[in-house]
Amino acid sequence: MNGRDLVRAVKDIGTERGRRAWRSAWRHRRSDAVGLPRRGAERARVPGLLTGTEARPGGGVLRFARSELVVRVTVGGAVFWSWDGAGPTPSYAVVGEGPEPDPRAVLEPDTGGGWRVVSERVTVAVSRHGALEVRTPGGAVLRREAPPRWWEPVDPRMGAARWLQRSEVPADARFFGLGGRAAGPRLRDGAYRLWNTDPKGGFGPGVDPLYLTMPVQMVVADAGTHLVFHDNSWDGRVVLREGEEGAGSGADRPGASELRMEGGPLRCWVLVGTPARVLQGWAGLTGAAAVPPEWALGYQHARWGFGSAQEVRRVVAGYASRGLALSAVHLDIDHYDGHRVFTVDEGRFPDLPELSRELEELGVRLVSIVDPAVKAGDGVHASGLTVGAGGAFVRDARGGEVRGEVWPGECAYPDFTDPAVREWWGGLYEERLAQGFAGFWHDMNEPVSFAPFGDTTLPRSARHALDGAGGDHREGHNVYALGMARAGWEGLVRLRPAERPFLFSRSGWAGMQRYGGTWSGDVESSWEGLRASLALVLGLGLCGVPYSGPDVGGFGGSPSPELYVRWLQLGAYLPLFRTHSAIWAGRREPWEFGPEVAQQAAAVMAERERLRPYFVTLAHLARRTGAPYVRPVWWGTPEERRLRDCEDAFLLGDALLVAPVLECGADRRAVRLPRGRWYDTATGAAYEGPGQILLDAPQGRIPVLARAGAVLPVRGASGGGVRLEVWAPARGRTGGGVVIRDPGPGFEAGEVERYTVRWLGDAVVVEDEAGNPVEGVTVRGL
Ligand code: MIG
Repeated sequence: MNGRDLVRAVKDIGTERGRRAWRSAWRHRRSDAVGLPRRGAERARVPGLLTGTEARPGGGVLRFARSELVVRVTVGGAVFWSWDGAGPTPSYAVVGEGPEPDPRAVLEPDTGGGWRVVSERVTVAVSRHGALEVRTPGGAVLRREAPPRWWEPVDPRMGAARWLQRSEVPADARFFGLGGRAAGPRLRDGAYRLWNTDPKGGFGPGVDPLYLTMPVQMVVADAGTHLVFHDNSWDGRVVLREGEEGAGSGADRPGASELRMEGGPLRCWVLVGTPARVLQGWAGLTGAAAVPPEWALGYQHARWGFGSAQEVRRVVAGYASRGLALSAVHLDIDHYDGHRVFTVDEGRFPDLPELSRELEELGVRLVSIVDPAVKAGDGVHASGLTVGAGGAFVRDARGGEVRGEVWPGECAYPDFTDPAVREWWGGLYEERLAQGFAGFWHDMNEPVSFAPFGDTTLPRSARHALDGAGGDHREGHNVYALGMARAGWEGLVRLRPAERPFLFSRSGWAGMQRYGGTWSGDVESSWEGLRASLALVLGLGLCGVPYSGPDVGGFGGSPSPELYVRWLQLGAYLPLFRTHSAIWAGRREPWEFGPEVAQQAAAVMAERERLRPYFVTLAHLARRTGAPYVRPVWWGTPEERRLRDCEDAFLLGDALLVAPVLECGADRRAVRLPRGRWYDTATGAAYEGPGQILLDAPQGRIPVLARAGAVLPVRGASGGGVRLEVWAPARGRTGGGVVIRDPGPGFEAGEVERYTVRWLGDAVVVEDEAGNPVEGVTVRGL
């Protein structure tokens, strides 16, 4: 327990909630004492020597003295390998049965008594001892896996084998991913736990783990980029150590990754290629990203503690009277009756359907928080008890309902790993739709149970259906929120089939993007928090979750006007653009920070509105290609991979390079440019990359650069329609871009419009696919 938790625990002792939390923590400890298998004596095991091989489609099986290894290259180039006979399914991440084996990939002898599987994009070589190498077609080694090591209980009834996998990567490699990490986007030397966790009371860069972890690493080196996914939801720990080029005697020291899992299969997917290709493969494996409704790409305002419908009206009127575009208002747990999910406090919010109609006329949607924990004994609980044979809620090893302590008091937890429970839960959103809510914000789904000591989640011995496999919370924990998201998404699609749901969730796991996005959670109101919030969005995008954003201004404090405006300027270029704050924190409406900030805020909010069609395009591209809206600056060419240490700027799609101000007092900043010509969108000045430039960044704006030749769909000045804004290519060069317009609220894919840009004499012309000139284009950078 750290100091802050201790203070909190002591403060809570005197309250009824505090007493219940103590009791609940004791109960959890006791149920683990009786319900978890004791590990007892363990035996270590390694694969031993290779004894034989057998070719199979896409690769083969390699038999070792004490284990066997399956290697399979699949159509599209993803490599699957596993030990001890684990298959790619069942899996919470992989869609369907996973991709088919690639019939052209064959198992053949390698030098030194080993074997290899050669395919178009990757070669996998296995040594006699069970070490495995992932090589590029040119022979460069991207990853070397040492033979794994298991620790198995001598008595097999004592449960799962723990295992360890050590890997090496090139000396110049950088690690990214592992879900949402405050310390990212580049994951430096250290230990990163795989256990979704509510850090309680706000976090900065030093806090780990956070709400959404996943065993996904993106590794970037000069030799190539790869993504590795250990498909295993158990508690685990990754220790990373970056390599050193020319260390000591001039020899390279490789980078290292060590993964220890507390149980579960040792199976792995590897994707090799450019970042774009790798993420496209990842989306193919784990599912296309949900496209948020168009309105969810506009600015949104949330607050814990609006207090009443009148206060909501007042805030909305505040935006409207200042001409500030507001797309949605989010209601937090204080609009519930007694903090109970799927209820409304009729006293303070007497007519939500009417409020939502009123807001809709102003173009403002209502979004509802949804917490998973259900108050024991209330109506939702009673309804859950009728689900299936044993009710909808997680039980302990002896069959009793597991109870925890959350905002409403003593709660039960739906088991979202049970299909019948997901179906029941999904149906409950009908009540929300009837209240007029258009979108959903899943919270507390790590899941959280308040506790003054021990883990603030369910006991590890708690039982889960695990979609028929059966197991306990050690395996179910990390996929709890993923199941909740699936339940919500599928329920909403059933209830309102003509509209794609808007859903984002604090916790999640690999594959989360199928159902929606996520947000930072309780990022602290500090400059470090601002930096962490960019790290999270970038890191999550590289794990295939493209839609996310921070609490602008930070969750728990009162940002200075300068920090607030810098946060707003960053948030305006991130997919989820939302101000939010705690019930005890300062306000987040832009006019609360004085007239100067109000004006600066108005400018950046107007720019977000103008760019909304571009965000729509990026949302559809994310679904089609797996590319996140927000990309690291090293996204593009192999040469740009040298920028992999650059963490303070990002690309928004192909067209824009955004350089937020992350430091207090700064009024200019250095910007590292990828190759090509870039225009400062504020001044129109052109710069040639690669190189570093220094740009002005007065409090009113941050540097945003446009790539020469880019085509940006923007909103017309009058508010309606989509116009094209084009940035002149360098002389003698061409440009182009893709536009996908909002196809409406349903599931239509939208049409891809392709444009080319070229010089014709002294003019820049834009043509559509048929070669017809496009009228009404704004050309900039001339
Ligand atoms: O224990 O619903 O991260 O956004 O305002 C706190 C109240 C619970 C945590 C979320 C935050 C939300 C708050 N919730």
